[in-house]
Amino acid sequence: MSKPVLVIGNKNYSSWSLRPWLLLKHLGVDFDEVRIPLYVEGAKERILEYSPGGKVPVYIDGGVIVWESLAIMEYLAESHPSVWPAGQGSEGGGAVRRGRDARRVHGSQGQDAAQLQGPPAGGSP
Ligand SMILES: N[C@@H](CCC(=O)N[C@@H](CS)C(=O)NCC(=O)O)C(=O)O
Repeated sequence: MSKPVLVIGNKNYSSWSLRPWLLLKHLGVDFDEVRIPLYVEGAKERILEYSPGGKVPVYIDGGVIVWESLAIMEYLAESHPSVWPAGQGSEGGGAVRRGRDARRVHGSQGQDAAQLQGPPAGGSP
């Protein structure tokens, strides 16, 4: 099985990219890193090859593509519950609930049978 991939921008300019990068390192996840230099010709086109939102970071885990740094962190928290502070499990952390709004699951046919996940049950602002 192939490793998940985190696509990021320049490490010195894109603190958004560093959020999930740091968390992945902290969790010891074995992932590949694709770095796209920002603010140069062709950068946007390269980002769009990976990211439906046209921004980095984006995390690709098998058929799942997650963009938005907080959404990526919430996605990681689903398989690593220690991400949340003790006593503030994912069900209790109402402020950070973007993960299901910024995720695409590719169909097994390889076509873009993409399905945007709806907001979490109970809703959040
Ligand atoms: N809210 C987004 C912000 C992402 C963002 O603005 N990324 C910038 C780099 S820091 C980007 O991709 N810029 C390239 C562009 O817009 O073409 C997140 O948290 O991931």
